[in-house]
Amino acid sequence: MNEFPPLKNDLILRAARGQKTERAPVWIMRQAGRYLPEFRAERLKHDFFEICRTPELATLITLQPIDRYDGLLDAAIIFSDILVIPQALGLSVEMLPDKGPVFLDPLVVPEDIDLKLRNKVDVYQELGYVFEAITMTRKALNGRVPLLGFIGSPWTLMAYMIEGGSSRTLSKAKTWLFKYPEESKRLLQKITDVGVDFLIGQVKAGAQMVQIFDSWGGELSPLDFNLFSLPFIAQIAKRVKSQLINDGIEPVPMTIFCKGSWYALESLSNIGYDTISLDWTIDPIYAKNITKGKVTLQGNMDPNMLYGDHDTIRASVRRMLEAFGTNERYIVNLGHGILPTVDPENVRVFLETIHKVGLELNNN
Ligand code: 1CP
Repeated sequence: MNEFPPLKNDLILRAARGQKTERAPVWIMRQAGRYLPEFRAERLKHDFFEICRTPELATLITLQPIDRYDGLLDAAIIFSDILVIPQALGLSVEMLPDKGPVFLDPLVVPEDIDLKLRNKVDVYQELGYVFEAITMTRKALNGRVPLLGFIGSPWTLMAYMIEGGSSRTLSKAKTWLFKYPEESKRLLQKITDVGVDFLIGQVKAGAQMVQIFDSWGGELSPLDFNLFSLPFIAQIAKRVKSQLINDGIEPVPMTIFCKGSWYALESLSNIGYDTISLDWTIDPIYAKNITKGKVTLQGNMDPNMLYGDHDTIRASVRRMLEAFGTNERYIVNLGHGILPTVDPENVRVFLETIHKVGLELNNN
């Protein structure tokens, strides 16, 4: 194992483990990205996946929001993308400006599972660059805040691998679920196996907490979510934790974010995750009642709220902190990724208010 500098701020890890915190920790989904001019400047010079594959560049960009909002963010998230798993499985993906991800040769029929995907994936060979970036970033952070790793959920990745990119209806991916349910499960299992190895490698490389993004979970009916997403998400938490323990490594806290899957909150609180990330359509009190303190809650301001004026942002943060509580089982975040055209100064107001109101509410 690597030797890393001692951690100076462990708020987020304590919150995830259910320990008391002096104030609620905060980070922002997609905090290293297009709303930052310093990120856009790097993107003019480099292709998206070139950045992901170059540890020095991934480290530089992961640190950009940490440096800009010095002392205001309580975690860094490694700069990468959920689509590196489909790449490791053998599919070619490009990131086109204004279009997002495009798969050159997506999966069309179930036979493609064997024709287009690698049978076995050695994550150290295919994704070793992510592990290197994590180790390098962890050292560069010098213990300022914990470093988060992540993967996409099996269902969300399956959706991209069949749709070939972003899609509004997910009709092609859903056709698989309804026409070829067994083959779909085979594909989901294949992605799960790579995801488990990849997360374990991330933790061994230095990730101190990890998040699974099921960005398209809410596109499924509750029944289909229970068939095609939940079992694989559950498997990931169980296998990652037990394998780390077997390897003599303390498991790190794990967060699950199923956007739109409000109906699954109770199930998600019972499958081994430490933290559930909520989108903005879920009422904090409802979420607390249904999860009964078994997990830490993360979220959930509407990302568009950052287009509001400063006082509106402050009022929204105060409401959110009052509802979730600030010193137990709560991590502040947005309900989804920050939007590319948000003013970075509004982000500063958001973060400063979280610190100020968090301490204030805790002292009352
Ligand atoms: O700070 C960070 O969070 C940086 C790391 C990061 C993460 C965690 C990036 C960089 N992407 C992701 C996760 C990710 N990627 C998700 C899950 C979170 C979510 O739902 O928002 C998803 C769905 C993707 C896929 C993806 N990558 C899209 C979405 C397309 C769609 O279908 O709507 C897009 C546009 C990307 C590109 C991307 N990934 C990350 C950045 C900074 C960008 C912009 C690319 C660019 O510069 O052109």
